[in-house]
Amino acid sequence: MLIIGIAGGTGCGKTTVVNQIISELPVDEVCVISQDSYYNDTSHLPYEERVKINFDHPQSIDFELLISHLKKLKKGETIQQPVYSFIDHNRTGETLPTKPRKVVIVEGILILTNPAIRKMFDIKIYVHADSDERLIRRLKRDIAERGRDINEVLDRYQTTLKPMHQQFIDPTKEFADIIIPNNNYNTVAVDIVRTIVKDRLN
Ligand code: UZR
Ligand code: MG
Repeated sequence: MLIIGIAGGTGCGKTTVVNQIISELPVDEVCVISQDSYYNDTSHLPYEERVKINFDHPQSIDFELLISHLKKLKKGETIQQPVYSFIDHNRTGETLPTKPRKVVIVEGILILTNPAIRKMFDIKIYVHADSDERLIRRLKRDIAERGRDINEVLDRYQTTLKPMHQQFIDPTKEFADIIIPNNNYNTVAVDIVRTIVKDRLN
């Protein structure tokens, strides 16, 4: 089993890179695990408290569960991935059965901040895009897909996303084996990663 970790700030294009990497792999050989599924269970908190959580801080992630799931996959066991709701800011209570595959991709802004999970990755990738580029993408996405307005997104960016990025996310570039420059669609870098994956699979 090959476990690949893909990190990078919000709006850097992680999802796009993941989709490009897996696009030519047979569906039964790969699975993707998103850090979003592993936000802490906040069922004990009322909604008003949950919205105030700093979702860009490493402490908001249930790394213990994520690591135990990766270990299970490695042993060939199927895991129950929690399903997360961005509307309720909590786990829905449903789970997604996820089978072990030859290639397991774990993606998320904070996944390289945790030393124990870093050790489990065979390949560590950091996707880089300039902060103005990321802000533009985040702004468009939150307005189009998450029903936020422009001021809300900009305030959150200034007060939380930017400082958390500088303190926790950007420094994890240091742990990456590969840094993908992603201000524009980077097909060459993705081809290189694909080649490495194919090579390791044979
Ligand atoms: P990506 N996030 C939410 O907006 N709501 C939640 O309930 C949980 C997470 C956001 C989080 C982070 N920040 O910046 C982003 N906020 O998801 C990470 N606010 O996802 O890498 O796809 O941008
Ligand atoms: Mg994403």
